[in-house]
Amino acid sequence: MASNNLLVILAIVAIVLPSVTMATDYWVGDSSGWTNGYDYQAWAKDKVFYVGDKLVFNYTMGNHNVFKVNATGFSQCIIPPSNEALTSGHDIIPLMVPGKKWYICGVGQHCAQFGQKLVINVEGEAPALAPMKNSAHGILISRYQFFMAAVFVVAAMIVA
Ligand SMILES: *[C@@H]1O[C@H](CO)[C@@H](O)[C@H](O)[C@H]1NC(C)=O
Ligand SMILES: *[C@@H]1O[C@H](CO)[C@@H](O)[C@H](O)[C@H]1NC(C)=O
Ligand SMILES: [Cu+2]
Repeated sequence: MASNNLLVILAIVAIVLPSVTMATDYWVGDSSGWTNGYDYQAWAKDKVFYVGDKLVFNYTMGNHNVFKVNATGFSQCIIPPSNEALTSGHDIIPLMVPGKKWYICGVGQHCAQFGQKLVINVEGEAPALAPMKNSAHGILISRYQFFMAAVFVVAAMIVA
């Protein structure tokens, strides 16, 4: 009986969790934050962004800001009107829509001269079906498979 209940719980977890916990908060630039002279394309290169994930732009308020721009604004560092800027120093951008997203800093020449710009591609497919690069083993598995494998290992340890 106890293990039947566990299976029911696991089934519920398996259905509900993918849409809830798989979202990732990405700190742009990791511990370097949002700043000058950092290679944000290198930072983004090995990451796969999904709808539901969030970008966190962390910087000292006043030193930088964040503008969402289009491809032209990105490549030519065209700064939009200042009322479109995010300026909190801890700007959290939920990735709601699939496709390419472009972000630049609008302070001084940070975009044009110091490379403070980020372009990412947001994948729309559900995390349950999306591949995750397992760099440790160089194989492709889904995030969801990976998570469920972990759940079942823990469950097996509890039952045993
Ligand atoms: C966020 O940015 C501030 C200002 O640069 C820095 O002091 C702080 O350590 C950053 N936080 C993290 C978690 O990187
Ligand atoms: C890109 O944004 C600029 C404003 O920064 C605007 O003038 C231009 O029309 C936009 N281009 C496209 C293709 O949407
Ligand atoms: Cu800046």
